[in-house]
Amino acid sequence: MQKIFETIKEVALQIDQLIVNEDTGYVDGTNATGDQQLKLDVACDLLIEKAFSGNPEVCALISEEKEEVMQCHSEGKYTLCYDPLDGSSIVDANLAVGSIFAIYDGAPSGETLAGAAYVVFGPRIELVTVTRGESPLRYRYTHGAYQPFHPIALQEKGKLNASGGSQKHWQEKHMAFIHGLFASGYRLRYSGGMVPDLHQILVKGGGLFSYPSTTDNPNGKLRVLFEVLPFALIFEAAGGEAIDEKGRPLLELTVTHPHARTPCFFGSHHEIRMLKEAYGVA
Ligand code: AFP
Repeated sequence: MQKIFETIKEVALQIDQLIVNEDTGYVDGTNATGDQQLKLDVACDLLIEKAFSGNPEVCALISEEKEEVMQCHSEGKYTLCYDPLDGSSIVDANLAVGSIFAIYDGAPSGETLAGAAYVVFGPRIELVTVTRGESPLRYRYTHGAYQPFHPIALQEKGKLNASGGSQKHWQEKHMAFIHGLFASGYRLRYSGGMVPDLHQILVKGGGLFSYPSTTDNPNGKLRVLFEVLPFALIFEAAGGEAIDEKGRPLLELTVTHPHARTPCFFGSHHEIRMLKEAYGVA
C-alpha cells in the first residue's frame, strides 16, 4: 500500500498543475452519476488512471468520473476507487478542492477498506493518508517536498457545523437538530467541497459534517465508494465516528453499485451522540 501512497503524492502535484493551468469549462454531457463534468475532471481522471494502471498491486480502478470498472492486473490485491477532483462546482470560484482515494483489499465494501487518502488543493497542498488500524498521517507540501505536519486527532467535542443539501429539502428532524447546534454555539463552516469542509473539522479538532437524506435526494448526494467510506475510515482513525441515518457505522456498509450513495454523518463523539438522539437511533 505504501507504493500507492507514494504514487498519490506524485499525482497530486500533477493535478495541482492542471488546476492552476487548465481550462475550467465544462465538457458536453454528464458523468456516470449524472453530474456535469469539467474538462478538468476528465483530465485529472486520466492522470490518475495513467499513474495507477501500471501498478501490479492494483487489480481494478473505479473512478467517480467513469461508468465502468477498469480492470488492471488480475493478480493485483487492491481495488483503487477515486474521485479525481471533488468540488467541480466551486472550482470557478477558486475555492479549495480535493482528490479522494480509497484502497480496497478485494471487492469494495466497508469491511475491505484497507486504506484511504485525500489531498486538499488550497493555498497549499495537504495530504492525509491512513492505513486501517493506524492513526492518520498528515503532510504539507512545502519547499519542494511533503513534510510531516501536525497530526490529526479529534477531541470529544468540537465547534464546527457543516450540513449539505438545501434546507428546503431537509427532513424536519434534521432541521431541528441543526438549528439546535447553532443555538448552542456551533459555527457554520461549509464551502460546498467535502474535502476542505471535512479537513477543516479534522484539523480544528472536531464538529459535525452531515449530508442527510433529503426530499430531492432520498439517498443523500455523496458516493459510498469514493467519498463516504474513505472519510469514514479517516474519521474513525482520528478518534471520531462516521454513521448513517440509522446510526450504523458507515464502515459496516456493503456496496450494491459502484456509484451508490448514502446519507452520512462524520464527527466527534459528542456531536454524533447528539445526532443519534435527535434521529431517534441512539
Ligand atoms: P461537486 O463536485 O458537484 O461540486 O459536488 C461536491 C460534493 O459532492 C461534495 O464535495 C460536497 O460536500 C457536496 O457535493 C455539496 O453538495 P450541496 O451543494 O448539495 O450541499
